[in-house]
Amino acid sequence: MTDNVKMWTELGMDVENHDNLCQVLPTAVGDVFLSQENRPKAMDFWDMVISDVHGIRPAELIEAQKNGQKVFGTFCVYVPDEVIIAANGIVTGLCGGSQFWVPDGEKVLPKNTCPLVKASVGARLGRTCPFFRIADIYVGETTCDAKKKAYEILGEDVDMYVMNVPQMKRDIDIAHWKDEIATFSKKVEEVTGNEITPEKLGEAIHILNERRKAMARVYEARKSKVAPISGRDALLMTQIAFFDDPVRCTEMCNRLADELEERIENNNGVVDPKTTKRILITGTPMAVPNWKLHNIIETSGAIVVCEEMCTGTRYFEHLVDESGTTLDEQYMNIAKRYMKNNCACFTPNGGRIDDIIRLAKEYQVDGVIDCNLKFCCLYDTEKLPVKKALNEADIPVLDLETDYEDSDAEQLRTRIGAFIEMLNA
Ligand code: BJ8
Repeated sequence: MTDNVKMWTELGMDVENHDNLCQVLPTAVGDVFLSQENRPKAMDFWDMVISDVHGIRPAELIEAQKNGQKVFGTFCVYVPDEVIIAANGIVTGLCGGSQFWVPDGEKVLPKNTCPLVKASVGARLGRTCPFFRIADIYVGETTCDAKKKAYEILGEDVDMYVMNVPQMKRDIDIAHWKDEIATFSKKVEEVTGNEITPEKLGEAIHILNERRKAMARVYEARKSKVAPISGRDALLMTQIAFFDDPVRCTEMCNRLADELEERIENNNGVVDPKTTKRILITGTPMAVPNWKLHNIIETSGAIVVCEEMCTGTRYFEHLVDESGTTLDEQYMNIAKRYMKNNCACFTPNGGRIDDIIRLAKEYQVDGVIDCNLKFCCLYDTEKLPVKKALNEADIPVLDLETDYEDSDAEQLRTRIGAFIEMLNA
């Protein structure tokens, strides 16, 4: 028995079914990532992580649990990691990005639920993802209806805590969110057995700000017309950040950014900037191993240079003010930073439109692809104002809807190909 199989068995996983996922993943990694030419050398770290995604990090988490640390599984970028880290807890993302998990989710959820939610529930109930087995507690949030109802189902199977995220951003909502973070910190103290002090919280805020800055450096390099990294590789870096140790993640992102900056100086890009159109993607998040859209775009003559989504700019933009010296001030500073995120669950959500226009200019894009996961009515509904604003700014836009299945890949390829041809004309 290999070490991984032993670990998965001890975690109570359905190892036989999990094997089916293990068989397809290496081919996908080979096709999407390893087949690219002239990749940054620093991607070797992420290649290693993704090639054993259910082995390396899960083993680290189990080791940490043996040393008394608790693992918190999260589903959304509104959950303030700072509080968990301040109590010596560990955060791991739990969003499901594969069709493999969807059928198990459909056993308990309506079919017309978004695939991200179905896959997340399926990964737990089907016992086919080690991260879902390892987490001591799940932390959900009241963002969209699908997630809220899914958390009720998950709560029957696992310890579940749900944060009440406001749906508006008035001063009273931010004050409420601050109180919600303070209440959450009590739960985190109870789970970990560790007290959160201003010093510990200050350190955690700093650690996560450093990660944000390192990721922002990589994205900054993507603004260059040299295009030193593909969208696929940048997406992989961001996806893995949700699982990785934050200090190591910072180190690796900075290492990658160093190389990208050098590449820009040497005019060493991954595509020919004269013939390759630059695309910004906006919409619903892309959880591991959802690389479908990036792969189609980048094998159709364009490059993705920015993602206005939670697996993109929303994950690292805006720092938490580090000047707070009391827990009260720090919770307020954290609340303010997280409320700068512009998820479609908020009303009104004009900030997202402003972000898209701003990013389209900063990243010098030729066009925008606005893509939502099927049955996500929040992002689907925002397509209209997004399109209107982009039309007014004279930025071409293509709107798409997809899920985790491969069945629409050819249709997407045709529509994306026609869009790129139109940009070229
Ligand atoms: S902050 S985008 S991570 S909620 S795609 S589950 S919204 S039905 S993922 Fe999200 Fe937080 Fe918002 Fe970001 Fe619902 Fe839509 Fe599905 Fe979504």
